[in-house]
Amino acid sequence: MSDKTVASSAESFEIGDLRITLSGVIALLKMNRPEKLNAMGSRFWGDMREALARLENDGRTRVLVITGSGDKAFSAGGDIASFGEMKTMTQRREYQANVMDTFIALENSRLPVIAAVNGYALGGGCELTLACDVVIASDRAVFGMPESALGLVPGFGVLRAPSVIGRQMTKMMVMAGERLDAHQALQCGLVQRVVVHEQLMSEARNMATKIAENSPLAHAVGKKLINRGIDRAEFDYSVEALTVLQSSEDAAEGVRAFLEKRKPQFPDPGAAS
Ligand code: CO8
Repeated sequence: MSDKTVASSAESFEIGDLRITLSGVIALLKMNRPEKLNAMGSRFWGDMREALARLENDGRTRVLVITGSGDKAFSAGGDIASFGEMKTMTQRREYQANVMDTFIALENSRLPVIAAVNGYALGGGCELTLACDVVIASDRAVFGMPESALGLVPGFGVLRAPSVIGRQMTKMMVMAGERLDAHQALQCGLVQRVVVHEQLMSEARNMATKIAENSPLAHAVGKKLINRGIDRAEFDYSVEALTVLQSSEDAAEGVRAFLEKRKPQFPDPGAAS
């Protein structure tokens, strides 16, 4: 168990920045770092898998709902400020594998997972919604995969989004960093239901209750069949590609620009040859 588990009781526990509350057969997991828009720090990925494993094994939970703390963000994605901690290719590869393993764990979980998107779902935050089974959005939600401004691509998003929203829509989001509001996201299939902000959690709970009334075995089998289509080799290729990208001068410039709150200046690729 993580040394960041700070509190534990029959009804709720915390692992790092994740707060999990058990309510009957429904578990609510909150990403709890609102001052950084629930950005996913380096511990996030392992902590999420640990929380998931605990819920899968507790014998009671039938549905998981994931949301973000605060009014502004579900999650603004990977913690850009922490990217500089990775100095070597090995560290970058381990990091990417860690990220990918977390999305795969959610997809492979026997538990149905609902994303209740309460604000920005950007980068890894948007990818997290793609790894969930049902996405319910507040009318304030905003979706985007802006990694190309950081010299990166969303490693899981580029594999999963095309089958959800189509190739061109994925390219528009990935290349232009175009954001979608909740209704646009609904229209293209990234979201299954939009509700007024104040009703988000009650709608998510209603959906969770409906799902929980049906067969857990059928959910586990159905999920596996619906999620098929990307083989392990593609995930592994994505990890390698992202490891290389993350080592590029473009990524260094993209991260510097974010931290310095300015627009990145990417060199012409022809200039290097
Ligand atoms: N990482 C770290 N810190 C963040 C992030 C983030 N992704 N997003 C926001 N923050 C921080 C800000 O730096 C700020 O901190 P401080 O108050 O200390 O300056 C605080 O959160 C509040 O943010 P803003 O002041 O920027 O709030 P605004 O309302 O002005 O803007 C935005 C909100 C539009 C969401 C803006 O914060 C933004 O653009 N954030 C970055 C979004 C982004 O680019 N996400 C993609 C990240 S990369 C990723 O997710 C890849 C997944 C993992 C793979 C990693 C491969 C290396």
